[in-house]
Amino acid sequence: MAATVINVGGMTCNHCKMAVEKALKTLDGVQDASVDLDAKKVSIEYDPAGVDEAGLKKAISDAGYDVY
Ligand SMILES: [Cu+2]
Repeated sequence: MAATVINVGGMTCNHCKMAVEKALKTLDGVQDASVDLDAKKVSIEYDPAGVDEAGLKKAISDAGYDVY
């Protein structure tokens, strides 16, 4: 299992937090995703055999948020 933290822009409220977490958790290989709204970051635990960091970032941007 791998863990990463990705900076996400455009999240302003609890709805955004849920949307980003849901987008990530529906990916194969993602074990957990947890947004820190104040820090504008999402912590992700994932299986590198199922998804890579590029895939995680794509899911976030596909959900309508900016990835840094
Ligand atoms: Cu929002």
